[in-house]
Amino acid sequence: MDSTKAGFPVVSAEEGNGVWLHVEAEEDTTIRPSDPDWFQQIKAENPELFEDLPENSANRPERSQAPMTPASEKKRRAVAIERDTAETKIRLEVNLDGTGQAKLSTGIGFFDHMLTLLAKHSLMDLAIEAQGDLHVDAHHTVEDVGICLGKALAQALGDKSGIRRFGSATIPMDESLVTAAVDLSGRPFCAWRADLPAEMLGTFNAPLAEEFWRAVSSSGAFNLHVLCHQGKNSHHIVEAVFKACARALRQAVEADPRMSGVPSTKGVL
Ligand SMILES: [Mn+2]
Repeated sequence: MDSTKAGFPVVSAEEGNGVWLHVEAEEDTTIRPSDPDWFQQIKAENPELFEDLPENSANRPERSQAPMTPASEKKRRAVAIERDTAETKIRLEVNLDGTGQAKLSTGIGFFDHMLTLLAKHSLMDLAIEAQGDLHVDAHHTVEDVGICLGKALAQALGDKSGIRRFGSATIPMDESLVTAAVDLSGRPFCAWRADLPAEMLGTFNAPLAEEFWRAVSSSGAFNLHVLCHQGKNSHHIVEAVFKACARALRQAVEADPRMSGVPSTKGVL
């Protein structure tokens, strides 16, 4: 699901190493146009928004979509998102067809550790700059990065044609064992069965792992089940959760060469 296609009007366009579109949503949202057809349609419908932009930048949205990997694929699945609120300022880029590179600065050491694992094991490229109200605690920053990641995933997936849609992984981390299962269904649902004691892992309170994944699946509009079969050490459990979610997502977003069109009998996801 693309938030802009879901009916939020585009209110302005600006140049910033490529085109950014500002959309009127429930929050202040600025996006990179990821779908060239949709971008052309927006330009045709709102020519006045693009009058002041350099001709070449407005015509080449793809230039801005791939800051981390070369533009070699036909249909790029890479998106950048910016989100500003009174609590956090976040800039996030994701490339679904990356190599697992991560460029992170969230100000929360353990969270950066988890996001690095997420990139590595999902093979997505992830660049995140977050400035949050860490003087309060890490909660807003973790949750808002989750919201941005979910939005970016949904937008990068586009209409989801030709992908596997489902993914699952059971991952051990020493004494801990965690299963994550994903359905990129277009419906947000997070079923969480992993009890985490309120223990500080650096400045990251362990139960924030649930807040993060709830935010990702909810704003990414996908179905996520997380189940911890056994585990004692919070660091290990959370790490197994991130690795399992990474592996499950990797599978779900991957191309299925035998699937033509959208993998749903409804025809739409
Ligand atoms: Mn670790």
